[in-house]
Amino acid sequence: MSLSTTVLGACPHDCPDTCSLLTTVEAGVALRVQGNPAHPQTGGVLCTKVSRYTERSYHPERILQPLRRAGPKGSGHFEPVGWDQALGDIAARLQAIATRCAGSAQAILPYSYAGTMGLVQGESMAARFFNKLGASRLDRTICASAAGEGLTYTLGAKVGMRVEHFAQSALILIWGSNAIGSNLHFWRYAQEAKRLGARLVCIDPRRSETAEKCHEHIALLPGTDAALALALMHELIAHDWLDHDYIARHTLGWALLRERALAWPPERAAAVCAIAPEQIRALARDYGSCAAAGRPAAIRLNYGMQRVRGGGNAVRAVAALPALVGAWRHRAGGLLLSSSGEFPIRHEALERPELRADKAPRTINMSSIGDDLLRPASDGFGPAVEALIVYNSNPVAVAPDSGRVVQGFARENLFTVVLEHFQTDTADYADYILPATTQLEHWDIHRSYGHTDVLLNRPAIAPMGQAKPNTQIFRELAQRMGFCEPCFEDDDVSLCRSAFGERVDFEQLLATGFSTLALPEAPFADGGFPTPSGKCELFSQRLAAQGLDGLPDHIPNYELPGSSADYPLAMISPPARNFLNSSFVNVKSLRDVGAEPLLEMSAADAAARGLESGSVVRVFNQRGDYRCRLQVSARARPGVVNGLGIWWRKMGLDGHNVNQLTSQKLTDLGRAPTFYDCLVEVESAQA
Ligand SMILES: Nc1nc2c(c(=O)[nH]1)N[C@H]1C(S)=C(S)[C@@H](COP(=O)(O)OP(=O)(O)OC[C@H]3O[C@@H](n4cnc5c(=O)[nH]c(N)nc54)[C@H](O)[C@@H]3O)O[C@H]1N2
Ligand SMILES: Nc1nc2c(c(=O)[nH]1)N[C@H]1C(S)=C(S)[C@@H](COP(=O)(O)OP(=O)(O)OC[C@H]3O[C@@H](n4cnc5c(=O)[nH]c(N)nc54)[C@H](O)[C@@H]3O)O[C@H]1N2
Ligand code: SF4
Ligand SMILES: [Mo]
Repeated sequence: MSLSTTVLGACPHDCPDTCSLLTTVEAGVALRVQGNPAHPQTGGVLCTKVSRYTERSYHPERILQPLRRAGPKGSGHFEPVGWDQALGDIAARLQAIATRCAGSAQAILPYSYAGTMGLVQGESMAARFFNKLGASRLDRTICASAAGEGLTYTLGAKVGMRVEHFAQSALILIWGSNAIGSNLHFWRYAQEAKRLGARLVCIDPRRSETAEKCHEHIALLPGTDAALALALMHELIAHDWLDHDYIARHTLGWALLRERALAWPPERAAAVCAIAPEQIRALARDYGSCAAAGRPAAIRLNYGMQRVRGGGNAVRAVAALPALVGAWRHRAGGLLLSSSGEFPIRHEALERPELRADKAPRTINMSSIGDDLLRPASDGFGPAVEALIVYNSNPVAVAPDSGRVVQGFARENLFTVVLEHFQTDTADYADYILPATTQLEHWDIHRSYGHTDVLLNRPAIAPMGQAKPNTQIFRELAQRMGFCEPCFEDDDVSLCRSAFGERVDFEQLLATGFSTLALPEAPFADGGFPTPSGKCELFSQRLAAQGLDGLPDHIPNYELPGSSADYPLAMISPPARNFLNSSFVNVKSLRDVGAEPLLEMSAADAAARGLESGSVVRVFNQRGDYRCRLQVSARARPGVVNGLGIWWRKMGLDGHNVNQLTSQKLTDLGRAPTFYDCLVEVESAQA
């Protein structure tokens, strides 16, 4: 009888909660993954998806050996090949591109995102490799950069309230967040606050799992949050629910913002948001009078509200609110969007930008990969992309305007390597698929964007089959390319150590799996914002200096509801609760929950089109079409349909997913995609 052991780990997924994991291992086999009860943020609880992590790691379709294309591009036909041959051929192909002439290595592009959030299996050895090569750099904008920039221009960094203090808030605005689906461990704190008498308000076009459990749900049209925030300011001014002392001492530009807000009476915003003016007045009263009474008013802002043209400005407008009412004075008041800026990560030590030496490669935006793969060489752009190395991402499924993305990946003269666990939509287009380890099989170190603990992940089992960690694949590629700097030999434990250096106690991480950053309880109670002025910058000189509006404003969507007779419905495509972006779509027990891609539509919109719940519909616009099952549902407000994401294209009804419809237009700040700024029409699939 073999003894079982438990191994401390960290959830690698792109989720603000970064849970501490306990994996039970017996005879070299991981039996189950559980939440670590000793980690307060995890509280012993995992979401449904990651409770199935062993099912994902031991999935019969795991890629466990290198594969080489054995059919036309995109056919998905591959043959096994040895590591030596695969790496040798890949290195030779990259070498030929890189040595052609000065700057030609820019024809090579890495494409990665947050398939794992680990700092080591993310951008460490991979970044070193591409830096040394002089490859094009990737602008990693696909998720959070509009909000990230908006927040940074206002508060100075991606910082804010500590999540645990929401448990003591008297009022919580859950703004652009389906916490029950995407931020479960925050929701636990919100529930605690609710039990203690807090009022919960959800601001979301969709009546999400979270919205239905709040006291109030404000179902505004997508892309109208700045109008709502400006009208709230209008009411704060009209009723003098302002903290004049805090404004005078710790903000910059209030006189200017005040003037702009006075142009937004509730009636004007209500017309833009398509909600009742009374809902805006009531929310302003809740927020203003709560703070004025010295009770903590908190905002959990999230990324759902910034996937539209004006997303950056909307975040600026919302992020101004806590300073106006002095909510930051209390540790349970203020705002949290992301805590990632709190972590003292030594990115230079991990990525080694000095390896670029005198090379100054261009940067390509991952959110416009569809267009960029199809661009010929030109003076402005540089060389056409000839080689693409994808890891930790599934762009064919997740990038906007997939019609164009697929066309780019299908180019016969594009050499594509995909490091993956599974044969995803993207892997289908690879010339080589290289088998990567999962979190159970490698070392890593993690920050969080929802709490302020560092977590260490130890391998629980040996790499499966011939799989290798991303780091090892890039180490071996570097060796074959003749990169002889000693940093290409650093092992994964050394990389974990170097991520924070002396700034985090590594021995404690080895012992307990996590370490909490020492941070002030109420970060801005006495101002001290990390902006150039040290104040909350309601007016941003830095934006004005770029010729942009220094004040936040409502910027209407590119695809404004009501502006097109052909496409009268606004479509948003937030995540389905049981998937993590496009990860887990191939885990059968999770797919069985919502066996097919769904479109939620209000009863009024369905009746107007003669559509029945359960029927297959065609959703379409000028960019393409997509078939899925209609669900007539109170979760959808009139005028807005919800196309829950992000299915693998090949598991959909017609080999497409919702991104067939989304556009490559970018946000006002941060060069991010506008997934939720998208007009469509829906008809019966029989039509
Ligand atoms: N279960 C699960 N959890 C996840 C993910 C997942 O795929 N599945 N994805 C992870 C990732 S990568 C991220 S970035 C986060 C995303 O999680 P969030 O940051 O919460 O963002 P979204 O899920 O995109 O959207 C949240 C809510 O915003 C609403 N929304 C859409 N448009 C607007 C708008 O214009 N205004 C307002 N106020 N609300 C709007 C949506 O209906 C949705 O309910 O979650 C992470 N966690
Ligand atoms: N329509 C629509 N589109 C969206 C969104 C939306 O809300 N609506 N959300 C957007 C957002 S917020 C985001 S963050 C992006 C997410 O887009 P991605 O970051 O591409 O996320 P995933 O779809 O989960 O794909 C990650 C892939 O990485 C692989 N992977 C995981 N760990 C490892 C590893 O250790 N090594 C290697 N080599 N591979 C690994 C997984 O198997 C998976 O296939 O999608 C965006 N796309
Ligand atoms: S996906 Fe999020 S909630 Fe689920 S285990 Fe991972 S960190 Fe925790
Ligand atoms: Mo994301």
